[in-house]
This record gives sequence, C-alpha cells and structure tokens, in this order.
Amino acid sequence: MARVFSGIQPSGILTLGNYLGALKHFVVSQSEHEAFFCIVDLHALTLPQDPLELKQQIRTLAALYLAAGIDPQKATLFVQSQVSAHSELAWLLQCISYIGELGRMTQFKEKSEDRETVPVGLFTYPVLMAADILLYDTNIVPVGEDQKQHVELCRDIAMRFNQRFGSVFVVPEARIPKVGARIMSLDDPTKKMSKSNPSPASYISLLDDEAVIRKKIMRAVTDLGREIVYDEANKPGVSNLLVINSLCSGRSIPELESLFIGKGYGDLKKDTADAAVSVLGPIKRRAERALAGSEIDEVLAAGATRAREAAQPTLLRVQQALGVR
Ligand code: ATP
Ligand code: LTN
Repeated sequence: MARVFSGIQPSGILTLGNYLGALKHFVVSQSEHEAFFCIVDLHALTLPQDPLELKQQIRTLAALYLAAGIDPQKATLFVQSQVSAHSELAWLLQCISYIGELGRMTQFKEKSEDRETVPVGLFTYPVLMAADILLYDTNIVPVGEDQKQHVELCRDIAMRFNQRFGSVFVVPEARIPKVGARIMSLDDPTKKMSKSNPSPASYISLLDDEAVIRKKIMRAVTDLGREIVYDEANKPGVSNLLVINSLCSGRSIPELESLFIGKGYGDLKKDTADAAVSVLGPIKRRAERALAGSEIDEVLAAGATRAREAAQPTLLRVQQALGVR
C-alpha cells in the first residue's frame, strides 16, 4: 500500500485555502493509503511565535484535523516535535543540501523579504520538510501549489543521497489538486490566502462565525466589468469566488458561469457565502466539541508512538549509510 504524508503548520487558525487545497484531500487519501498527518510545530518556529499561543494553536489544529474528517483509526495524526527523528534527520540532510538550492526557494524569498533579521531556520526550513517526508518512506505528498517546489527539492535531496550512499530513501511525489490548489486572498486576489496574513479580511478561518464568513465574502475584492466568467488573468477576484463556490457546492465552474449569466457580483457573492457556510458550519461545530473534550491528547499520544515506530528504522538506515552509528 502506498504511503501518504503531509503536514500543516500551527502558525494560525486554518483557512478555507488550507482546507480546499490540502486538508480535504488528506481526508480522501486516508481511505486509499497508509497515511501520516503531522502538525509541524518545529516549522512554525521559523518565525516568531508566542509560546502559549503556539501551544493553543497546536491543539486547535489537531481539533480541525479531526473535525475535517481525519480518522485516527485510519491515519496517524501526530505532532512533529514529539518525534525527535525529524530534527535528527534534518541535520543529516542539511549536510548534503546546498545553499544555492535553498536560496532559490520562493517561500524563503517571500518570507525573508521585509525582515530586518532572517532566522537560519527559515532558510533551512525545506530540509526539515524533506526529513518529515523521507522518514516515512512516503510515496505521495498531498499539498497545495505553493509547496510544489519544496517537494521537488525533497526529491532532489533523496536522489542525491541514494546516488552517493545506496538506495536508502523512497523518492516521493507531490499530489496537487487540479482545482483549488491556490485559493487567493479575499482582499487581494493576486496573493495566496494565508493563515499568517495580519489582515483577517484576507482569509476565511475554519472557526469564523457564519456572520463573519458572509461579511468577508460580501466584501471580497472583485474586478472591473460585470460579467461572471472564469478568467484568472483579467478577473482574479471573480475567478477565486467561482473556485471557492464550485468546491464548496459541488457544481462545476461552467455550470456556475451559466447560472450567473445576467446576474451581478452581489449574487455570486451571496451564493458563494451560502456554499462556504454549508461546508464550514459543521467543521466548526465538530472542532469545538473536540476542543472541549480529552480525545485530542489521546489521539496525539497514540499518533506519536506510531510515528516513532515508523520513523526510527529509517533514521537508523540513514545513520548507518553515513557511517555515524
Ligand atoms: P503560513 O501563512 O503560516 O505560511 P499557510 O496558510 O500558507 O501558512 P501552511 O501550513 O503553510 O499554510 O500549509 C498547509 C497546507 O495548505 C499546504 O499543503 C499548503 O500548500 C496548503 N495551502 C496553503 N495555503 C493555500 C491556499 N491559499 N490555497 C490552497 N492550498 C493552500
Ligand atoms: N512546508 C509545508 C508544511 C510541511 C509539509 C511537510 C507539507 C512541513 N513538512 C511535509 C508536506 C509534507 C507548508 O508550509 N505548507
């Protein structure tokens, strides 16, 4: 059976973009493959985090994984920092990674751009991600479009290692959804919707109230003209709403285009808000129930045990191949 691995950072509350581009697909994959899903808290530390808030966000992320449909009987859900093999393998892989290839990562360029000081961890972030993936002999990595370059780097590192030290790693592949791999910001549809954006108007959080979801969608930036057609280059705002609507309502984009012939942006927004509310309402309710109970701690403890068992033999194989153990 193929192995699936993916991770999400507890760097804020999950957005509709994280759900449509990643989490929703994790849920489907757990029934088809052996799946590992990780709360990558060490990755979140690459930018400043308040310790108490981070702790809370880890729990909230676990609740949202469960609320979206991750089933701990089928998939292993765990916190990265509880499995020390991730940090250990990351160091070993850093020693065969190059400054040049890490410097080409667009996420690094974007996140380091306006900072006075740039943490080294932000630069080596993709190597830790490669360690996450390679530890589990992963075949498939479901991610949104923005992570494609990181998975490519992981493949390069794995192939380089195998070439030098023998066949140690499984070389993974990214799996990126055809629609919804890059949900855009509501207040600037030329930028990716992101949970760490300081402006809450830019994203829909999976824990937003119904009224807030409606308000944010009604205020979403749209484009010149009045026609409701999918055209990413000339109508990024309308195209983003059509994608969100389509994925939340199950209707295709051409179907929506014909439905809105002769109608206005306000109609599209109202219908999109209805569709989003119908998907997010139940997720929010389930997450709140999970946060109030003790299930999360049990699931994460069992997940960490299973993850350690799966990761340890790979780490040992790598150490032996390198001559350090
Ligand atoms: P941050 O703002 O802290 O960088 P993020 O919102 O970009 O966070 P991540 O934790 O980096 O979220 O990503 C979790 C998963 O969600 C990844 O697979 C990523 O590709 C996917 N993802 C993130 N943003 C979007 C988006 N706007 N549309 C589709 N998928 C997305
Ligand atoms: N870098 C990813 C999160 C992440 C991840 C991973 C995704 C960390 N490790 C392993 C897939 C596989 C992000 O920012 N979305």
